[in-house]
Amino acid sequence: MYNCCLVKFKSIADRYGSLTPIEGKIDIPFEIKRVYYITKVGPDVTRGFHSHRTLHQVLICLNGSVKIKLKNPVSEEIVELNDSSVGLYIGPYVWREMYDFSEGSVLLVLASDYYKEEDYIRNYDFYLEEAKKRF
Ligand code: T46
Repeated sequence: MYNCCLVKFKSIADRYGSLTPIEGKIDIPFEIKRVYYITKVGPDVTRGFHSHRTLHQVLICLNGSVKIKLKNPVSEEIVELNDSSVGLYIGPYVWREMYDFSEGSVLLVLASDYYKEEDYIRNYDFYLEEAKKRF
């Protein structure tokens, strides 16, 4: 799908457990400027409902599972994240909604830039208006 893809990370597993390294510009296509994580989301909660204009991000579900609905003006896809060695890359102008967070789930996000509210498009009609120019 436009500006989205799954990224598989190499995990180093041995009898002591498993370690997954992620290096900016090597394992993911941007330098990491910000990290945040989402926890304690209730069972009927949906988050997101926005797109970014310039931000690149990789979402990794470190524990449990979460579904991500991805939309653009011409298509829609649902991805389930339930493996901490798999990330979902989401680039600019992709509408996202995160839901069905399992109990105890931890969603880690690696971002290409600092938090800037002006980079968000939080109204779906405004999103369609801006995004349509790209399709
Ligand atoms: C995204 C999805 C996957 C900050 O102050 N700093 C931050 O770095 C972030 C990400 C958020 N905030 C504040 C802004 C809001 O007052 O935290 C509050 C919750 O943010 P928001 O409603 O945007 O959260 P989500 O879960 O809807 O979206 C977040 C990211 O904002 C967004 O970039 O792609 O996770």
